[in-house]
Formats: sequence, C-alpha cells, structure tokens
Amino acid sequence: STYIQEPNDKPSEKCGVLNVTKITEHGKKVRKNWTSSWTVLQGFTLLFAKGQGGGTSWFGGSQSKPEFTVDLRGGSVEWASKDKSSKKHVIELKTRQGTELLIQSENDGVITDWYRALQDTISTHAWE
Ligand code: I3S
Repeated sequence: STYIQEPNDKPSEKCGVLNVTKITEHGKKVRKNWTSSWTVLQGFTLLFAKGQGGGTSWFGGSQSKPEFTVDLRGGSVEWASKDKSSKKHVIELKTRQGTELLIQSENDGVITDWYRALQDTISTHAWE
C-alpha cells in the first residue's frame, strides 16, 4: 500500500479494533468523538479505519484508505489520567504534530499489549 512506509528496522506490526477519539488537533482542543476503529500499527505509523474491522479483509477490501494516520516518531504515550476520560484502560497518545488521541479497549489485556507496542515503537528512536 502507498500509505504504509516500511522502516529499515524490524517493523512493529499489530492490528485490532480499538475505541479512539482525538482530543487535540494541531494543538487545539477538539470535541471528543469516540469511534470504534480498525487500528494498524505498522512501523512508525498508526493507521485508523472506520468500521467494525473485519479482520485482515481491511487490507484487501474496498476500504483500503485509512481514516487517518498518525506518525509516532517523536511522540509520547502514557496512561490517561482520570480527568481525560471516565473510561477504563485509556491510553493518551501525543504526536509531535500536536495531535492528541485517546485509545481505549474494554479488555485490559488488549490495551496493555497496545501500550507496550506503542511504547516500544516510540522508545526505539530507530528513525533517528
Ligand atoms: O471529556 P468529556 O467532554 O466529558 O467527554 C465526554 C463527551 O465527549 C461525551 O459526549 P458529548 O458530551 O459530546 O455528548 C461522550 O459521550 C463521552 O464518552 C465523553 O467522555 P468519556 O469520559 O467517555 O471519554
């Protein structure tokens, strides 16, 4: 896909359905809009597509264009504080471009795996 850039390093790859909302865009607060998104971590890019997911069919199906993508390089990830959301298991992801996202799953095993994967990706600094 033209939307996916492979790093020279061993790419991190992970996918699944997560609940996602932006809370800040270009440094400005935006209204929450929690959406269930098919989420793909590939290299240093996190891609979100609308919809129920539907497993790997997303890649081969008609919805080949991501709803939005996030460049993880230079970003940060942490567990969201209680004032960011009333939901459980919420990750706060900040990008260097001034976008902040909340990422959530009802399943704490699922969200913990994502937290580790995002943290690993960001902390490798392999792009530098
Ligand atoms: O941080 P907020 O404003 O309390 O976020 C809640 C709202 O976005 C709410 O929608 P509206 O107030 O726009 O109708 C959502 O339904 C909630 O899910 C948001 O809070 P949580 O705590 O779920 O992130």
